[in-house]
Amino acid sequence: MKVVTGNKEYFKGISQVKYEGVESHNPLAFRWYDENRIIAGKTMKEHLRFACAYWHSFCGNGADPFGAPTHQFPWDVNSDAVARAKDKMDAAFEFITKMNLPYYCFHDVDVVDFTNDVNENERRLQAMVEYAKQKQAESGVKLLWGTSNLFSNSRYMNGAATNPDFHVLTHAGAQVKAAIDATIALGGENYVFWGGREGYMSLLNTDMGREQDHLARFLHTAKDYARKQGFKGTFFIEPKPCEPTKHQYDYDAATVLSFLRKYDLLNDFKLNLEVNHATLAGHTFQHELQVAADAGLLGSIDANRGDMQNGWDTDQFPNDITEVTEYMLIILQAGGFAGGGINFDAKIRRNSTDPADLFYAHIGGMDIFARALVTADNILQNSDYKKVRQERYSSFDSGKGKDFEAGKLSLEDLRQFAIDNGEPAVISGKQEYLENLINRYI
Ligand code: XUL
Ligand code: CO
Repeated sequence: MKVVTGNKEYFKGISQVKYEGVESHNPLAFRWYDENRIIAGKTMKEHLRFACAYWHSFCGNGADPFGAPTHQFPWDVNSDAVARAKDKMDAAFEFITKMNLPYYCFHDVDVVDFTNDVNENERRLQAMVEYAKQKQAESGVKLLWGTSNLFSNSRYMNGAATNPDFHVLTHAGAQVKAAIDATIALGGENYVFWGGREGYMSLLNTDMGREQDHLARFLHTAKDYARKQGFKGTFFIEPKPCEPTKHQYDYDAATVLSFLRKYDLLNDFKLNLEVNHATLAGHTFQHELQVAADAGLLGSIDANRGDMQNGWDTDQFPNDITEVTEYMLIILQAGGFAGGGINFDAKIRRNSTDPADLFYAHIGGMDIFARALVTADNILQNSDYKKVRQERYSSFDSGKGKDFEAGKLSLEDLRQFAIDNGEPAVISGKQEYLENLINRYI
């Protein structure tokens, strides 16, 4: 990939990050991510489909509820909104191409600041779409997904598509229309809905059933519009249980699956799962991946991690090889992502203030997934992992067990089998054996 800079170089002194192998001690090199290396018949680049999240990397300034911004962005100074947005896009594409990231993702308001004037917002976004088209053409970087921020503006304090006020919902509609237009114009491969404020703070003032009907109607309306405009990609719902609302309707993968089924959205929508959202829902990320994979809905992931001691969305970069290997085992067995990829929805810490920190963060994240991909493939090809799992269920592979699976046995038949065969043998679940097996291959 060619490094693409604007008039100014923002990450001076850092050249394109290259693969150097596990012996390398260069902190600005990949030790595992070798984009053309073939694993299970596909290149690493094709398996992993890494994307940079515009919002964290180029908008998140390190501010937290207790303190002012700590990240000073040299691209964020021009007084004209569109000129400032172009500077930011120059910085973004410089970073993305120096990191060799094949994709990026954005919300409408990440790309350019919005006002409260629908027409002006559309004008700004369209100007930026033209600019992004040039940047994409120059670099070969592609848009994994676009989305619309329907949670930051104060008008959305009671929700967007689930707002009790229809007037607010129409503003969400206007915003989604413009973001879908932008995504299509840029060849975006998918479109995401994360319902940040689609939920409630108190049931006392909330008609939950009616709000969920509205959310489904809104999604149908957006999907119909996009299809009419020729959008061929997939829509993703990104589950999260809470934060900023007390309760978010897209709670977790299983909840969204039943919502999509109830409202007849399964043909067009899949899931974009996020690690820290899974842990907030009281699940492992592996659990969420497996729920989605079993339903054929594993669309894409937002890679990050939470903090063991904190109960909120800390969005740190992934760094745990055991966990990520377990993710890749599920992803590989599911046949990869349905249209999506791995978006780093993660941010460097408030006190990570060197320009190089953004590079270290992404290098670490890409390397951990690449290493996990190699390890998981090795486990699947060369260990007895699959065999041990299959053998646990072997009593269903023949005889009465097989008949049961085929729906051929009655409750009386089950009773008779129990009497005929007496007490079952004690069979180990071999959990520690499998845990050690994963570590043996890392
Ligand atoms: C928030 C979150 C969002 C979505 C896109 O927790 O994950 O950034 O990924 O709106
Ligand atoms: Co996310």
